[in-house]
Amino acid sequence: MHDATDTIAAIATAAGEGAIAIVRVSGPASLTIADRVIACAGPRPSERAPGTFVHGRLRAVTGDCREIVDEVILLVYRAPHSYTREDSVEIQGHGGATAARRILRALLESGARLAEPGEFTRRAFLSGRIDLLQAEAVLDLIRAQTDRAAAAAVEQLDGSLSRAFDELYGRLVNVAASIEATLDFPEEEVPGIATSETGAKLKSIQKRMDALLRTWDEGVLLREGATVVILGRPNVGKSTLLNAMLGVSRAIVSHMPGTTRDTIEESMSLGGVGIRLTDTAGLRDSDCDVENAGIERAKALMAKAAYVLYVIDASVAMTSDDRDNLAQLSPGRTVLVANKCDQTVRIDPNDLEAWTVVHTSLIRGEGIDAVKAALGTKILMGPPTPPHAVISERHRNLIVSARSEIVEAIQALDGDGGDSVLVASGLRSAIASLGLVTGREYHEELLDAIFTQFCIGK
Ligand SMILES: Nc1nc2c(ncn2[C@@H]2O[C@H](COP(=O)(O)OP(=O)(O)OP(=O)(O)O)[C@@H](O)[C@H]2O)c(=O)[nH]1
Ligand SMILES: [Mg+2]
Repeated sequence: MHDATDTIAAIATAAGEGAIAIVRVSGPASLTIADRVIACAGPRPSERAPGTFVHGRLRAVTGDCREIVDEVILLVYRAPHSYTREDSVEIQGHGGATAARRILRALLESGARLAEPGEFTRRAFLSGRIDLLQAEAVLDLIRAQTDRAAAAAVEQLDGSLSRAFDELYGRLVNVAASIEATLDFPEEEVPGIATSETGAKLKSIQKRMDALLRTWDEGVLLREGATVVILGRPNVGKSTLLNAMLGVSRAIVSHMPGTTRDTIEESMSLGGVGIRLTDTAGLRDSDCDVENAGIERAKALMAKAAYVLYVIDASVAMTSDDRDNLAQLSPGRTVLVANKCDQTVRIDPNDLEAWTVVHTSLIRGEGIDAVKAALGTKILMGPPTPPHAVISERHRNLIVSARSEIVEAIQALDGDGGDSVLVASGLRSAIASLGLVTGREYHEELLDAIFTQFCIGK
């Protein structure tokens, strides 16, 4: 299916109306196929120097019939100086769904095969131009919703995470090699592998792994965004808060308690992190089935939301309902929004202790920046950091399994010197796990799992 001797083609730009669409071709026959379909002044595409462009007409060739499909610019790449390291061409035609599709059809009729999703990047990996971490960074960059997520992906594409893993891999291989060496002389009086030096090296490797594992939370945040739910009793100003956060009038606001029934979810960016912000029905006992259904949804979100903006009406004393609700929330992940401060504040300050509180008058537009700042601090857990690559779920699972092998090895070494055969085999599987992160080791299923997430043409 992934025969690398094939020449593959696909539309690389998104469907829909646009100025230009790009169709890319990669593989040994790229230039021969280009010769077949392009009519141009001067030398044929295969006779052009790499890095040059050809202006011409692209024709569909069926039998003796030649139909002009589009006026195009064709870029010539020659192995190994291309995305895939293969001979390749990129054809820029007119945008819109149809023109590009017709170009693609002409290429397929002239000997190319339709690329699988991610097959260009898969070839870039298989040819050794990029490792698996960089291939994944391509997908992260395409999917990035915020500047910060994009910056992290670019760092990873640039190889910063690859260097970290390569270094770890090299250190582990060294330790393993020194242990394996003792296995070759079982009869000899070796002083045992329980040298404190080996243990110390493994402990330092473990520390480095822990540091990488700590980037996972941030990775989830950047890739998936944070879920933030607005909760509180009816009429306190939850929908007003949603609108103020978004800067548009998204939810209906009224003086009638019980205005919001269903949950309303919107996306926004806060300090470069994607946020999914959800407004909910006010929490109270109601006789209305529709409102109760909304309240149930709000309670379900209360149980699983990563972050909560809990709104109270500061012009009245805090109710027992508020206290019950707050008892279910964690102060580390909640911002208490004391709203309606334009009115006489009657809330007891003792009730606000232990919480991060922001006083607002949302109706006057006051305090919204403070709410964003308080929420941003909770989510990002500190001041902004320079762009850096962060690990994903796949990397995390592999580090976790490598780490547990290393911890066992350290324990064995700390004890009676350990069974060197067991220690060596544990380290070997730790090395294998780390190898799967960068793709030093891989299997087809792993590549399928990664590259099928890509779009066709990437
Ligand atoms: N005085 C005052 N009124 C406010 C403030 N913020 C919102 N309100 C008013 O409070 C009323 C309720 O606002 P909403 O945003 O609809 O409240 P809610 O919490 O979404 O209400 P439900 O959807 O019914 O649960 C509206 O009349 C708002 O104009 C404020 O800061 N001060
Ligand atoms: Mg509302």
